[in-house]
Amino acid sequence: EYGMEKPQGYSVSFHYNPHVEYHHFGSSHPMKPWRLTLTKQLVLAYGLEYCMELYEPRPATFDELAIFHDREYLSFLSNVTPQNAKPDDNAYLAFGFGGDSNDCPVFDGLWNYVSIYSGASMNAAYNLLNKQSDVAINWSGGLHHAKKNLASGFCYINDIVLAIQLLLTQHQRVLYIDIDVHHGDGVEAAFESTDRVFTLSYHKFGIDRNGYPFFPGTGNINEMGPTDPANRGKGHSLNIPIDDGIDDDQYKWLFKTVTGAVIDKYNPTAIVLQSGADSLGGDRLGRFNLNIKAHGFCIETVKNYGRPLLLIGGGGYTPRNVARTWCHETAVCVGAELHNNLPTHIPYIQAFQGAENGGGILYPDLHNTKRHDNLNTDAKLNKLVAQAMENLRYIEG
Ligand code: TV1
Ligand code: CA
Ligand code: ZN
Repeated sequence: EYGMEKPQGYSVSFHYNPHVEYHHFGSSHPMKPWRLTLTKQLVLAYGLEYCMELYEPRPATFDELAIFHDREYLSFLSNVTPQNAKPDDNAYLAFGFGGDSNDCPVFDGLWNYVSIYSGASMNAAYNLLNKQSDVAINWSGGLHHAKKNLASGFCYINDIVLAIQLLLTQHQRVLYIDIDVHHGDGVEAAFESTDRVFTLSYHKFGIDRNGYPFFPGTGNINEMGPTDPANRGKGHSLNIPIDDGIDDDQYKWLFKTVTGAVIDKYNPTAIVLQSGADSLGGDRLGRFNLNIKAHGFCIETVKNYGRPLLLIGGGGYTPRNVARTWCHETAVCVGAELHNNLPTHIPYIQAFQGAENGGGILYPDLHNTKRHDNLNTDAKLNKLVAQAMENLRYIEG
């Protein structure tokens, strides 16, 4: 009926539960949920809330998380506290907590934190399924390393896997794209035995001077999922290993060429895009040299294919630039252009001011913060793309 139709053009929904902000991994830990406060402040300062539907999703329940995760793992996760944790306990280490790196610490409110970010990704997926929006955004999600019974790399619950499982109830083929600087290993592993999800990750790959591989150490170009031809998932993963210091033009070309080929060949009916902001120049953990608009180019490229799109966060360890990037990408989704001078009346404006914090503008040149020489030659990238195209021949049928 005419009156029931939604307005023309793209509709965007923003799924955010502010209680996620009040959790802390520990003072020296690089993952700072507080970056989401900064992101929200920028989004509101530019008035982007008037260009989309806002949702405040409830936390996911134990049973909802059990769609993917093992119940024994969830029982442990829901009961462990800093007070009752026994770091020498077998279960504690076996489930990925603590350890030498302390990547996944047990902190106050851990269960609340994981239920909140997961609830938001699931709520966003339902919104796409109900056709309430064309693009659904959850900047608090994107925790791509978590396995069904293992916490890994700052990730405890894999909200991406849960959201994709919901999309699979109506979509025959879902494409997962991951531009976080780390390999999206948890999502790839979860769907390795199905041809109904194709996973594509761009990431830093290689061994450092100190002899350690860049985390998590997987995702070389020849890793395409299972090798057994009887396995339906064979050939349904594509990994793009990249070296330190890649620049805007190289990354944009690589992303457009490879992603375009995957979408043309796989023809997904829904897309999930993990937009980890640790691929920016000047990130505390990352190695790439991207500017905000080059990162946003990836979101715009995917959005322009016009398929239902779930856009989620991920890594990002220089909070002021994470906020700038996700604010810019929210604007890209609603089709707004933002002025470069940041509104000055916003809370936490000091976080963006001063030469070392980006000089009070939205789009500082992050090449200025360059810490890694560009080891990617155009010849190497051409060879990488050729190999990627060769890998894709498997799904041409
Ligand atoms: C506590 C306190 C933990 C300070 C962890 C950096 C810390 C890191 C810390 C850190 C750190 C990693 C490894 C080594 C595996 C270990 C959200 C052999 C200054 C999606 C996860 C990276 C990235 C994990 C997550 C990595 C994401 N790097 N300070 N830990 N062991 N872990 O290398 O993809 O962005 O660094
Ligand atoms: Ca990645
Ligand atoms: Zn990352």
